[in-house]
Amino acid sequence: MPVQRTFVMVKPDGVRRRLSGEVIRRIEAKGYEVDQMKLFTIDEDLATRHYAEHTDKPFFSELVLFITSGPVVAMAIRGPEAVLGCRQIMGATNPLEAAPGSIRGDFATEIGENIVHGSDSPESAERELGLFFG
Ligand code: IDP
Ligand code: MG
Repeated sequence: MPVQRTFVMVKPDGVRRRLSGEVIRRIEAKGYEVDQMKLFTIDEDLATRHYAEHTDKPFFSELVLFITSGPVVAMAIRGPEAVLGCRQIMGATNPLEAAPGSIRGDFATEIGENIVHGSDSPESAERELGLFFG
């Protein structure tokens, strides 16, 4: 299986709820490696570029306000099939559809506050890692 690097981020709700360690623990326990990591607050420009695909969605302004509302833990994660593997650890976007045992399934109730972000493809991973760590 190809070794990949993917972008994972504990969102402001996850940091506020002291779940950063839990997110990292699950990723490491699976067998992935934290390659780079930083705690910082995203500004509006970076938020807009990170969520560029959602510009036209009705929830976009809410999304930008939320993701800039406090510090995040941004990480580059490395390992076999890390992109898909991290998405599985996170669970479905809507916490009500996320399987128990996944981060969103275990810790979240609302789609707008779903604890973590993870790149959805190798191409997204490269773009997002460039934005946050380039
Ligand atoms: P993902 O985070 O699972 O990749 P995306 O569809 O890329 O999901 O959406 C980005 C983020 O935008 C989601 O994680 C979620 O927090 C938020 N979001 C997605 N759909 C909605 C919605 O219908 N209402 C409010 N927020 C949403
Ligand atoms: Mg996405």
